[in-house]
Amino acid sequence: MNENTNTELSRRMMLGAMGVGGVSLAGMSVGASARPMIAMPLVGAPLSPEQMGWDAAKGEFVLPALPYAPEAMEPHIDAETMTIHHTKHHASYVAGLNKALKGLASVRDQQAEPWQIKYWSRELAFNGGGHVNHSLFWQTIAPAAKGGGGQPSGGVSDAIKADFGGFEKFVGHFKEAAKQVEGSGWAWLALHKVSGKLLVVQGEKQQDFVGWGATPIMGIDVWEHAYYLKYKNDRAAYVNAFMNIINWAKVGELYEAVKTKQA
Ligand code: MN3
Repeated sequence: MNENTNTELSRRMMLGAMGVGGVSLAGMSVGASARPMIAMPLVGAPLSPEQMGWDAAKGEFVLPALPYAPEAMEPHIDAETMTIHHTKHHASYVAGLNKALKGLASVRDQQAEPWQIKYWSRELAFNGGGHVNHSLFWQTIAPAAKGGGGQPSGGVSDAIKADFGGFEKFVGHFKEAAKQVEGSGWAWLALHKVSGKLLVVQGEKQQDFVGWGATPIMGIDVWEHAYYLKYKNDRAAYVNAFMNIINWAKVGELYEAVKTKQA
């Protein structure tokens, strides 16, 4: 994995999370099956190892706890949706990610056929993308009356004004991007490494069609599992409601962290 490789944003984050060793999995080599799966987790990711559920003792990811009660986002996101989303959907991506890492390790250790690399790499991209996306998603929302909604301040606010022409223009752009995602996917606010500018990008599934070289600092999950119980087919209503629970203080923190790291 190198800077010229056209990988999608989530996968870049995931691989970055693994120490930029990417699918070569830092710490692993042929015949090194007794060594830890991942020697340097989470370098380059905007979340801490704890927020990513990295368990150093186990050498694998575990489902990170929600930083609030499942009913905390009511009425914008209902408790049942939050619970299923976290304990079923996100949990399955964590399990799939760990399985993909083990699969790749077994190929490298010559315990499995080389053709499996393609399969496990796709599994890694999908499940790793899912895990990164959801870990970030939980961190960047907050209850409406307790840190959620409103407008950003500080550096991220200045950047939004400079790069989108104002907060309202950003909101319009972001909401449209979310509404227009074809099928299952995400809309992101991301910081683009080369230009230093904020971008709104769409992601399909967990990992496809997103901004290369851009690190997401906030995103909305528009898979139906994120809203269907409450909003049915009205994705637009969910997207509108989501604006009430964006944790701009946290997004501002991530913006500064990513910007500093990128400098
Ligand atoms: Mn989801």
